[in-house]
Amino acid sequence: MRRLRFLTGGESHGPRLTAIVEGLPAGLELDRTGIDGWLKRRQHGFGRGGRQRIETDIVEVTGGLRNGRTMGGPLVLELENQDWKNWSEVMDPWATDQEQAQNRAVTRPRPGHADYSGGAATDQLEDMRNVLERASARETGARVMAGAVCARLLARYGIVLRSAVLQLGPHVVTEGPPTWEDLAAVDFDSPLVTPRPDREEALVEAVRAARTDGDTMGGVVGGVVRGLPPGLGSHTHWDRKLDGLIVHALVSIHSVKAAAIGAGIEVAGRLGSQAHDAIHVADGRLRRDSNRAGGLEGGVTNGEDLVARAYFKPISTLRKGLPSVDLTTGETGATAWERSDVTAIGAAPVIVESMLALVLADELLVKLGGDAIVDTDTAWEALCKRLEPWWRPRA
Ligand code: EPS
Repeated sequence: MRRLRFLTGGESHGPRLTAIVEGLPAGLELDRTGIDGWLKRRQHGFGRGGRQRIETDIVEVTGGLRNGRTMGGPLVLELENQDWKNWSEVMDPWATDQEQAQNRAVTRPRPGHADYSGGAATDQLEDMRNVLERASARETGARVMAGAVCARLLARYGIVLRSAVLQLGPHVVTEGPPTWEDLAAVDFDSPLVTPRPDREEALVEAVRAARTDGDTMGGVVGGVVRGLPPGLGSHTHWDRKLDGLIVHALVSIHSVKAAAIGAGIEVAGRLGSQAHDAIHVADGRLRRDSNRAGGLEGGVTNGEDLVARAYFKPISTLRKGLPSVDLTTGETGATAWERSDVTAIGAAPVIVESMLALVLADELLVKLGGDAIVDTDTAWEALCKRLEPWWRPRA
């Protein structure tokens, strides 16, 4: 990220999570209920574990905001972990008691989690608790607070996002890359947040069956962004190509092992004549009949809807355990389980939207600049004028 800087801090069972967003123009109006609405979406989804009954995520702003407008300094967003009161001794930042430190030690790494790899990285293999505390997907709460703020900036210029679960485990709800229209019917309160709430009963049953078996499930989430002007990103440098930045942001989400832009997966097996999006003119504007490119050509937005998919592996904490080794004794045995989500896929759409919003808000500000939002607005007007007649913002 070049114009916005974004950092999260905090542990899953520590006192709180923090997100710091730096680089927003001063004077941007924010809306607390909007951020809390995104946080609520992240706590949702059939198949979540006991933790979500403990937590009620609500944003607290401790810097960078006054009278509902950004002040120009770092925006500091915080979130309390209600579970902290159950962990305050184990997670005490200052206690030196050895016995207390050994309490809740994690000695058998879970296959698929960061336990072993992170422990090897930080020399914490005799107790991997510190690794899992930070690697926990609870961190996505901080991302969502920041993402909601970035979505607010994008919305100021008519750029809007939609997302949904397209697949749960092997159960496909929407084939291929989604369109904006596909995602219109998503009900954020439906159990699994798919574009077909009427078909979710079978999915709920699949989650119940996995729960009974002590197993877990992943899935596929799609996101679509409408209203982006052509020309965000860069065709000139590998590390500025927007497709790369988006895939990076999506794969950085916990459990995501692959990400695709548009019909990127499908077109690999097609002839060129079936892979691209013919250009024509209608009402004086450039139009396409298809959007296989997913709104990006050469690493730059082309004015069409930006379409991305993120592929989530099943959660790596299984009630029935997975084979592993106790690193303190060398004994083989199944991984431990206290509680876990069977699937967190219902929470994933808003996390995907957050990562898209973060990357796109950064790119938009790289393009427009502005220490004050009025200057960003002026640059936006100038950009829209320059892009005429081939592209115009949506009314
Ligand atoms: C997570 C393990 C579980 C999840 C957590 C992510 O937490 P716990 O061990 O406290 O039951 O509930 O996700 C959240 C707390 C959240 O708010 O999303 C993990 O290991 O990644």
